[in-house]
Amino acid sequence: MTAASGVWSAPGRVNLIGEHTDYNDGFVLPFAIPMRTTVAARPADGPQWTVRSRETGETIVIGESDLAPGAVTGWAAYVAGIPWALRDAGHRPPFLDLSIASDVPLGAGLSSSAALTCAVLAALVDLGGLDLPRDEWPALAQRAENTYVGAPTGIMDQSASTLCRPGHAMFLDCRSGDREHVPFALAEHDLAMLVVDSRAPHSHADGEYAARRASCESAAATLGVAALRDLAEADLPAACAKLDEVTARRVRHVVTENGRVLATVEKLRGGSVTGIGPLLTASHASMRDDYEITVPEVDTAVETALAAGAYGARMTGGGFGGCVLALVDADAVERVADTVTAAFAERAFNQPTWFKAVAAGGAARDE
Ligand code: GAF
Repeated sequence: MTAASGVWSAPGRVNLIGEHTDYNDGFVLPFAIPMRTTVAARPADGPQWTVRSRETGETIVIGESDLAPGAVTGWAAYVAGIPWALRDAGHRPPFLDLSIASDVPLGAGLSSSAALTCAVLAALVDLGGLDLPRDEWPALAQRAENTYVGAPTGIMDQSASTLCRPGHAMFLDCRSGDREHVPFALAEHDLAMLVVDSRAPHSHADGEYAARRASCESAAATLGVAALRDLAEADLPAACAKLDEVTARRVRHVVTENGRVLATVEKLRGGSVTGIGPLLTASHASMRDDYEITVPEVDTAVETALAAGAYGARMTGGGFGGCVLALVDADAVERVADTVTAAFAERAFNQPTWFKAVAAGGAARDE
């Protein structure tokens, strides 16, 4: 590939709180991380998109006949889904040669998929001079994932990857699209966000995610609401009485998690950062006991981080493995990480990796 016409990138994200609430029209509070997927792009010679991946070493050619859901599979589907969704929305995306590299860990619950779709989208919109306001990027990237790839995600990850701002978490109402960039500069408070990648093998994660989503939709239908977002905590006893025991717990997670997002935003607005700790930990308990999406590795990471002095800790992302975040004193990051690593060794789990997460910015043109 000769010199690129430009380089675009989009980040992964850590979700501070608000898990499995997005597809229930609820609230989320993610922040973008500095790890990004980068796309170097230049106009193609013919009517196709030639995509080279640094990570897999593969080159895939996507032709116009591939712009049909399911025509391309694997990682390249996340690329092909973007020109498909753009055309479907009436745009004329340019044919490009794309060279892709990423330092967002795969399968770690840090939204590597949205980083890929959103970086490709940024390149196509910019180089094609397409009239697509940034506010509309999340829904278009979500449609690529939902309909082209067939992954039934909500809108959180694509929103975080395109709209987050450095030094802020993004409080997003997934029904209205309203958002507030909430200051989240932990270093100013002598705090840090430790993120531990449990490296637990993800088994059946896709099927379990789809099952949770289906269960929420069927509960909403039974209860006569448009989405579980429409239930308040006070409604829970009457609502749960109409549901089987497992579905009642799924509903309780979603409803209480929405409340915890609102409470977390209130604490942050009031400058009480350590005050969010118990909310993070309660979110984890709800994911473990009610939504049943945690695994022993992430439960161990949370328990160990709390015992080592974290103010709060929880799994982040879709679940069944992936990462745990722990809010800790700035000078305690390594000590807490080492304690978690030792606990994993004792239990013969995979050795975890970790990093300190700071809130970064969304998709951008880099060069
Ligand atoms: C995954 C999905 F892609 C998001 O839409 C969200 O549902 C999340 O899991 C759980 O909160 O990242």
